[in-house]
Amino acid sequence: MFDHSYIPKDHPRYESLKTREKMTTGMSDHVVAPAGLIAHGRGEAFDYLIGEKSGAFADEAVHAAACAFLIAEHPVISVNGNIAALCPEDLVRLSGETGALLEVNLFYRSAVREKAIMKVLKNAGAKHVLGIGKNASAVLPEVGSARRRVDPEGILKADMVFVPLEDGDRTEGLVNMGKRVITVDLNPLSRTACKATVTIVDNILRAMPALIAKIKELKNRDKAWLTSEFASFSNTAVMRKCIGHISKRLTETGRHLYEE
Ligand code: PTJ
Repeated sequence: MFDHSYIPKDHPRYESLKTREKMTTGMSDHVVAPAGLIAHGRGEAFDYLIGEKSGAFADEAVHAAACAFLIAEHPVISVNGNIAALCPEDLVRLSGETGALLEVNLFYRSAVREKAIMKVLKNAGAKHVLGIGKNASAVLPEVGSARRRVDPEGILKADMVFVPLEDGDRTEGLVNMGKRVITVDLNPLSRTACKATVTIVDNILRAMPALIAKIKELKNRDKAWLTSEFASFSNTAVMRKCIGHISKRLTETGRHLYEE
């Protein structure tokens, strides 16, 4: 749709511009919803605030998330348009490392988008994708949006759901249903970030490789150890550290940039 060859490699924000290209191409291919571009922009703004680097608060959450994946009986990875456009290979890798099932679950659901996202996942190596068409036959009464439509083999019976780049209401609904919810969200003030069991405040492009590496590292630990590590995690404490980091950074960077 657009010619992106004009993005010069030495542009200071080359990586960021290439990522935007994935999003705009994803929108042309019906993978990303138009509102997904706006959500991405919000993520970019918060990435500036955290310094475009993974903080210690993200490392702690990644550790707990890896434990949660490894102790779950029926983990499910919920896939929306944004994450499918940004890192389909990592989603398939994460599923392969943990046995978690991949389920397409959309806020702006349409048959065209479901199929487009399934195609992206299959091209990245996924063997089986839940939540497509008639397979999304179950309903979560706790959720108001189209995200309430889920696969009986997936999110409905999951004990742990990974919901990166999520929009809020569903996290609360899933937690109220007694499920563990792991999210990745650059906005620590979002409802998802506040309500999730584990919130990784980081860019999904950094968080996914870190999570996969941590799962590989912890894979051979016994269940008792993983359970006790998970139990010692406090999302509230980690989120406080994250907000503290942003406040400090804003004060210090602001002083440095605009010194009198
Ligand atoms: O594909 P659909 O139909 O399911 O729709 C997906 C969107 C993303 C449009 C929908 O879920 C939505 O509107 O989400 P929100 O409410 O904008 O929330 C998305 C959150 O993801 C925001 O808090 C952003 O800060 C965050 N975010 C965006 N990009 C990234 C991110 N977090 C981590 N890494 C990113 N790259």
